[in-house]
Amino acid sequence: MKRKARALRQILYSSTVDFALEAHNGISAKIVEKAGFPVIWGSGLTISASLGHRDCNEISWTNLCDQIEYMVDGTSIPLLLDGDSGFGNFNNVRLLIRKLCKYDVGGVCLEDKLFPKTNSFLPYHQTLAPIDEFVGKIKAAKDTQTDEDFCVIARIEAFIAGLGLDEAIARAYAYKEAGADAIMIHSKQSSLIEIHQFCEAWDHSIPLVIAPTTYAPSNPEVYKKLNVSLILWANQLLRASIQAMYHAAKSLFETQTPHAMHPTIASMQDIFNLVEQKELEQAEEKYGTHTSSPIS
Ligand code: SPV
Ligand code: MG
Repeated sequence: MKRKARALRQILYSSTVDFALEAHNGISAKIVEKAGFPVIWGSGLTISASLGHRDCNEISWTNLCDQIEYMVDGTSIPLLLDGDSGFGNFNNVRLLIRKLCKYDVGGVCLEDKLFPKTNSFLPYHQTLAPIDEFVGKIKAAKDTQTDEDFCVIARIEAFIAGLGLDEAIARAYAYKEAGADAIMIHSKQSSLIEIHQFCEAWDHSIPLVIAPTTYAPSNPEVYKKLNVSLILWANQLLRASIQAMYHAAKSLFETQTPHAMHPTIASMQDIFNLVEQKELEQAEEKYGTHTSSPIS
């Protein structure tokens, strides 16, 4: 049993509504933890984008695992990985799960689209995997995990594919039956309408996860009424940093001095703090030869 998977399981199964924030590399994962979030969402969209790639399985699952390793090693809260559609068939899912358990990842979210997947917000036709094929992937994931607390979340894309409530509910029960630890229901509506319908029709026998990118209500009390367990802020940190980087790059290019931007950017000390430079100084005192100790 590993601590991080156990923590994620407890969060999913607790009676409170909890929030996870997206991270896409080591430093953003540290920021998510420092801000107070109990879970990191390892977003496929933002990890791909941060590497300059599209959210269409352009980066390999081993590229993804390299990023994840930095994120997990640098933080103490659980990471829930966006495992897309599993990077192939049930066998690819097994390889992925084996690696994630080795890396102390808390859980994976697998979606019932085909490989290669396409981001749910793109205006393309989305094809879902047949139910039995996706059920096989969930079973393969559950049978492969080497940590009993590792969480496999089955993500339903029926609304995204325009297939409606009945299809979404049928899939939810099939995935629960296959052993999923939680269901994620996704929607790209601008209101909560589909999520509402699903929450009314579903028996909530396992926890429910949502990612309200387009339909977030202004009052978070709504989530409690919907009986949702975990909310994923799936992309906001990368979006914030893209905006900040554009501003900074433009300002430097136009003014040829960093003075104007100084009040709006992190200090050098902020960077040292995030990577815990102090800890190395203390270790140097204990184990080193004092070659990198502070001058004073
Ligand atoms: C991601 O963050 O990669 C997701 C969530 O899958 S979304 O982009 O909202 O579909
Ligand atoms: Mg994704």
